[in-house]
Amino acid sequence: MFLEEHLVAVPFDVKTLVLAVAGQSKAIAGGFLDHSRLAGTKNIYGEDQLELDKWADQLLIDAFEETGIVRNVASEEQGEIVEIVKARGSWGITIDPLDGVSCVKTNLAVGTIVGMFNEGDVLEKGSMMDAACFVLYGPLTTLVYAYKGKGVHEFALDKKTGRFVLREESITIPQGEIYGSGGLKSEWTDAHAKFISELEKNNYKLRYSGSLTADFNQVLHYGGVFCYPALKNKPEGKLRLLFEANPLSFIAAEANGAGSNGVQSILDVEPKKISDRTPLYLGDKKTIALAEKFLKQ
Ligand code: AFP
Repeated sequence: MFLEEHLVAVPFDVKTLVLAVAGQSKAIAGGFLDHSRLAGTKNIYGEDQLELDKWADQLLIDAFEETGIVRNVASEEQGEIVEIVKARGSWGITIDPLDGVSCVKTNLAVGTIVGMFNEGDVLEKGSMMDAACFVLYGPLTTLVYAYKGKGVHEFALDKKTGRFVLREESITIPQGEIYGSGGLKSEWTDAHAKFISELEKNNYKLRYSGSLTADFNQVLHYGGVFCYPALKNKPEGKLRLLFEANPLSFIAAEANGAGSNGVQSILDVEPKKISDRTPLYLGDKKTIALAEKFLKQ
């Protein structure tokens, strides 16, 4: 089954938005060779931008504008929310156009992450999100989408035809024994270090690539946990609430898993500004409950 056929089960707007991402993801997947130089600019977090980051960002913003139903877009690469004045719809979109850019140099999988809110306010809690999707540019280009209450589904791009074909329908995160944790070990809090020791005692195996989309996709299929914790020198952690934590926690929750900041569901966190960061634990329900048990102490 093709992506556009599968999307008949969701509202037409959601179909339009997911297809906009799918369309641009083909261009992004084909642009790695040409656009991998440094752009010579920094994003709002002071990180070097690749040409690819900025190019992918513009492709996606233009595509959302083109749909006519998007009122505003918050992007990890833009300092401010982009307002689309002539929009006839009310959608608010968050985008991380290219997550894991430092992995482009080493040719590891990287991704695009998108969150979708129907009432047009990207500064809402994640629990107000209506749909989310991510694209993973690996050996295959895959697209995973979730619409509230309608499951999580994965498609793979068939490069011969340029169409996304169903790879796995109604994904549920199994209970698994894989873990990955970001952050310098010497900066981990005692609670986080104890949680990781507990996982190791229970034969969880370390697997961490440094690219959130790839690491999350592994957890989505195999269970376990991906974490980027609060650090002693950075209590808010590294990852971005709006662009990374919220959409992936929405997808995890729709796949019967969970996303937490260690003490509460990510989806219940009220954002204060678009650049908010958060500690993040994403994975199967049992492992996330264990994380919270250690982190709440
Ligand atoms: P880059 O986009 O700078 O490569 O950062 C990627 C990322 O935001 C996320 O995709 C990873 O999970 C995390 O940072 C990796 O951070 P560390 O390099 O500190 O492990």
